[in-house]
Amino acid sequence: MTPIRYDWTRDEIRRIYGLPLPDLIFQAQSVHREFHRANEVQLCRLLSIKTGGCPEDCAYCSQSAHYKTSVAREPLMNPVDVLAAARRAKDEGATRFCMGVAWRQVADGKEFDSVLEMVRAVAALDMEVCCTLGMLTESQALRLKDAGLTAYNHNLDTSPEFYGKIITTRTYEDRLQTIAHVRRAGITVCCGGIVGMGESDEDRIGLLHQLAQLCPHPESVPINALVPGEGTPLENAEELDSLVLVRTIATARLLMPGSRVRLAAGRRQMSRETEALCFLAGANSIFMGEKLLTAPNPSVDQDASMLHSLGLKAMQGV
Ligand code: SAM
Ligand code: DTB
Ligand code: SF4
Repeated sequence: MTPIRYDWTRDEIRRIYGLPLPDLIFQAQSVHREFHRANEVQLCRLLSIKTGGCPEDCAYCSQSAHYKTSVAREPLMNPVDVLAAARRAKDEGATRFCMGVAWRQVADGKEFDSVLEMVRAVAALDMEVCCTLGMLTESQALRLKDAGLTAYNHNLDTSPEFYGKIITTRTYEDRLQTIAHVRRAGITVCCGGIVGMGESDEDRIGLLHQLAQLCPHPESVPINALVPGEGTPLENAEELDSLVLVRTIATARLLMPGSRVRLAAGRRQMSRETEALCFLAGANSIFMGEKLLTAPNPSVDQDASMLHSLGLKAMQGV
């Protein structure tokens, strides 16, 4: 049985990340089979319940108020509409529903109460329910837990060294603190990052090192491929080498054997063969449906046909 470790060194991670690809994929796939059902993929559905106008300056994000993008600012959605979207997602086979808001941090008051109501309603559908609301205090995390929240998404995005090139309105330390609040409230942690922002191999290794030091490991590790948004500072970022994504996923799988590794944003531009390599490397979840938060994603039918062609099945139940 492969032990779960929290003391990986950067050198070890660098060595894994740089293995010949056949060795890397073989090792990742072996560990994957020890901890997971290799032919199953969890389908998750995202919904942006409060879009645009965000005070943070994340260089990859079309919801930041700092950049002139095509994403308009919208008010918080109504709980009835959110519940209807979650029901639809469940009917389409999703077992996890994730609500995103473009806030820097949660403020107590009417809007947070409304989010708590949405969490209660989605939890009653027997789906995993996840939120990503920005920074959070421990007492807010406890209220979310009480409402039935299963998971909280808060990404570290990249290495501590590269972070300041991407975001200046908050620090790495702020992120780690919210993650600790979530953990202390007994909510599972969803934490990952983005590749394709112009970071180096060393930055991807640094991100994976940070994630693998969290104890326990994040139960969910989304690996996003940048979706370059028009008007954002990264709109002309150099196109990602898909094997970099595959290496990042395989390394995440080897460092965090028990976690769900999610092939998150950016699949619309990917070939079926790249996706297949990501699944071989240990990814076992995707976001389904024509839209992520604001960016387009393959349709339900396209994904059904992609999964069918690979002989993969949607994970059932929660
Ligand atoms: N405002 C909250 C926050 O940042 O924590 C939640 C929403 S935010 C959109 C959730 C995550 O989506 C980000 O941390 C980032 O990793 C990812 N993301 C955002 N825009 C992206 C893009 N254009 N391409 C790929 N990933 C993106
Ligand atoms: C995550 O790591 N990726 C999802 C989810 N967590 C919230 C969000 C992807 C957003 C992609 C860009 C967009 O739709 O605006
Ligand atoms: Fe705001 Fe989140 Fe977008 Fe950053 S990623 S600008 S915090 S919505």
